Amino acid sequence: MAYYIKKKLWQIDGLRPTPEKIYYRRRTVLKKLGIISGGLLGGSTLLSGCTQKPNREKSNPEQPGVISNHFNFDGMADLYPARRNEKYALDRPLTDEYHATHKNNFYEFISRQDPDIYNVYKFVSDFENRDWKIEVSGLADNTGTFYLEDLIKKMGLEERTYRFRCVERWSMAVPWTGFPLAKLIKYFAPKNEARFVAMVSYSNAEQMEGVRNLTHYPWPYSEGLTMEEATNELAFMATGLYGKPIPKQNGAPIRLVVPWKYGYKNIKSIVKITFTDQQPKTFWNQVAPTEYPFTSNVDPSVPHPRWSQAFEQMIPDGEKRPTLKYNGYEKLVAHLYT
Ligand SMILES: Nc1nc2c(c(=O)[nH]1)N[C@H]1C(S)=C(S)[C@@H](COP(=O)(O)O)O[C@H]1N2
Ligand SMILES: [Mo]
Repeated sequence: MAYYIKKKLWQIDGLRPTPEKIYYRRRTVLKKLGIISGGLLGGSTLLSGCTQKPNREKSNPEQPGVISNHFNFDGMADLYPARRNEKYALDRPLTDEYHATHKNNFYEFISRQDPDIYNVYKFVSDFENRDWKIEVSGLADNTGTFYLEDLIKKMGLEERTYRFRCVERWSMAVPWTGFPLAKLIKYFAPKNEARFVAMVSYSNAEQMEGVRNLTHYPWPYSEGLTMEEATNELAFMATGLYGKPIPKQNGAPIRLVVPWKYGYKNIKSIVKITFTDQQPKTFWNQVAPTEYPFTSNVDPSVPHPRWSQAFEQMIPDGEKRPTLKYNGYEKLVAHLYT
């Protein structure tokens, strides 16, 4: 482990994914919790125990009406903030906006310029997400290419506060803005034979340093759900966060939110949706099949092969809480798995 911690990202680039991932994932919890500061790579005092709280950076729009680092269709920002749906109120305080938007997991933007892979916000400036289109294909009647702007206008927006749990144990609670995935699916009119929904992220080596450099990963990032999961009321397509269009680092301009599943199921920056009768391949399952199964529901009684899932640690201060089955959403989703 010490070996990997001392190596820089570009030095281990050619290795098999698993050791590299052990390195990243071990660091995830530490970094997310602020236990390691960005500059301490390779030091012997990795566990300082103190929480580093970075200075709050304010977005600084270059043009009036344009929110920097945020997805913003002309006129779309007027839709925010959307009315909160109180049905999904939480029993815990919301994570502060700074940490939810400045410590991110988004492998497409891992940069050689920064040993902290969670500093995604620094490397998204080339990410072009205006005039976003989604290609819909497969076993459905209403397929084709759709402008996101048109879909948002058709679906309408609401805000929901959800828990969020990464497989590496860090957790947060955030207000997403968006619309139910069930509503979107209904619009595409899937056929009866459709059993799964597959989703694919944008992938562009020119705009994304991670895609450019991490060539051994199975880009583009991909994920999937069963139709029953995808049409469950909790499954949500987020276009906003904290009452504003979603920042690029959180998956602009549209990402999936399935809060009863581990974070990696929550695919970002979606460009393709396919209805299929075959269980789709997923990114992390291809990298490490024994560690990242297709279903991946949050479950304290099923440890990850390399660590326990009995508790979670809330960002930014690492407060521990017991993991709840289905991340606390048992009443809404348990019936899908009986
Ligand atoms: N395309 C894409 N989607 C992704 C990821 C990624 O690397 N690429 N990381 C996943 C993981 S592991 C987590 S925990 C969440 C993190 O979301 P956040 O950065 O908004 O907290 O995004 C998920 N979606
Ligand atoms: Mo994650």
